[in-house]
Amino acid sequence: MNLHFEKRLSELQQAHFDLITTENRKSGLGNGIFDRYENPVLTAAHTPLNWRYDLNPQTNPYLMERFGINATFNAGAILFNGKFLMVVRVEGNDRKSFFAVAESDNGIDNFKFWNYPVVIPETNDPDTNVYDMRLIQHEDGWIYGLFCTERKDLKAPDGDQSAAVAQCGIVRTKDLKQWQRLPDLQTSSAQQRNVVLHPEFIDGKYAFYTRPQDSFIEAGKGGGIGFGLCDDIENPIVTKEQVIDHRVYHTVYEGKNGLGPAPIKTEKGWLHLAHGVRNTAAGLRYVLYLFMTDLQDISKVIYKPAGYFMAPEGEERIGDVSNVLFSNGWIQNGEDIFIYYASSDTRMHVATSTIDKLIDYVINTPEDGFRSAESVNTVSNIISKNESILAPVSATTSKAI
Ligand code: M1P
Repeated sequence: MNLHFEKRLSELQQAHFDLITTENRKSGLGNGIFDRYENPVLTAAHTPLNWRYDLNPQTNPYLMERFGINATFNAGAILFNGKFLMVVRVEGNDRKSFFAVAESDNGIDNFKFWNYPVVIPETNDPDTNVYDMRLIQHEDGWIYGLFCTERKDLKAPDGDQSAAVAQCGIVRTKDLKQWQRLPDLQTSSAQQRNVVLHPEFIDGKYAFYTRPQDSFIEAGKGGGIGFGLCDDIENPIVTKEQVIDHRVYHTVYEGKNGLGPAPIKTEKGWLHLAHGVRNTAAGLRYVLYLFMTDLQDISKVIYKPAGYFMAPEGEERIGDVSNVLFSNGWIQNGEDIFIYYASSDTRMHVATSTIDKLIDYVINTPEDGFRSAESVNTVSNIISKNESILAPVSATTSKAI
C-alpha cells in the first residue's frame, strides 16, 4: 500500500469537506441596502477532487493534480426545484473556461458542484472560450443561457495572438442537464458581450439587452447597454439596437458598462443590476450599479442612483484581474434577493437584500449631478433635513464633534 498516497488523499478529502461545509454568516453592520457574507460561496478549491486528481494510486502515485482549476467566477443563477443553482464560469489552469452547476439549499453556503461540467453543443464555428452565462427563465417555457463565445480574430495582423472576437452564444434547456444550442446572436456590432434576454415577450417578440463595442476590450465609439427586438429565437437577429444606458464622462461607467443578470420585475419597474468600468492608473476598475426601467416602456430608464451600488472591498480587491466586481446572476426568493457576484475574476460571493430595500435604494438615492458642486448640494440637503430631526447625541459623540 502507498502510505503517502493514502495519507495525502485523506487530508485532501478532509480539507475539501471542511471548506464546502463551512457555514457562512453576515459580515459587519453593512450599509442598510444589502449584507455581505464572511466567506466566498465558491472558490477554485470548492471544485470536486475527482475533477482535479487522478485518484488511482497506480497511475498517480504522488497524488498530484492532473487538471488544475484557476478560478470559479461570473456565475449565472436560478432558483430551480427549490434549490439555489449557479452556472459557474470555471477556468482551468489552461485559461479555458467552461460551465458547471453548483447547488445549495439556502443560497449562502454549502454549494456543491454537480458531478460533471455542462456540455455545451457547438455551432459549425467552434468556440475557443465560453464564459459568463446569464440564465433566463423565459415566459416561452425554456430556460435560456446566454453566454460569451470567443474566437480568434482572423482579421488581426499576423503575429497578434491575442485579438479576439466576442459574440453572444445561446443555449436553452428545461432541466439544466441537456442543453440545446441555437445560432449565435447576430447584430451589427463587431463585438458583443454581456448580452441578456428579457424574461417576457415585448410586442410578441424576444427582447435582448446588448453591449455593442468596437473592439474586444475598448468600447470605442460604441458601448452602453443596448436594447433590441428579435422575431425568432431560433434565428436570432437584432437589426436595430438602441442604447438605453449610455456611458457618461466622469461616472463609474465612463469606460464601459454592461448588463448583469436578467432584470427583476417589481411593482415600480424592472430592476437592473449592471457593471460599470473606468480606467485608473492601476488599471480598469469594475463596480456594480443598479437602475430601474419602466414597466410599460422597458427601454426607458426611470430611476438611476448616482455612483456604485457595490465596489470591491478587502480581499475582493485582489485576484487574477484585481479591482473587479462582476455579477451576472441573482435570485429572487419571495421578498429576498440573493446577489451572486465575483471578485477580481477569481471567486464567487453572495450578498443579500430584499425587493423593498432595492426599490427604496433606486428610487430614493440621489441621482448623479455630474459635477462636484451638485454633490455638495446633495449632501448639504441631507445635512440640513437631518438638523431638525437628529436625536440628541450621546456625551462621547458630542465630544468627538
Ligand atoms: O475582467 C473583468 C471582466 O471583463 C469583461 O467584462 P466587459 O466585457 O464588461 O469588459 C469580461 O471578460 C468579464 O468576464 C470579466 O469579468
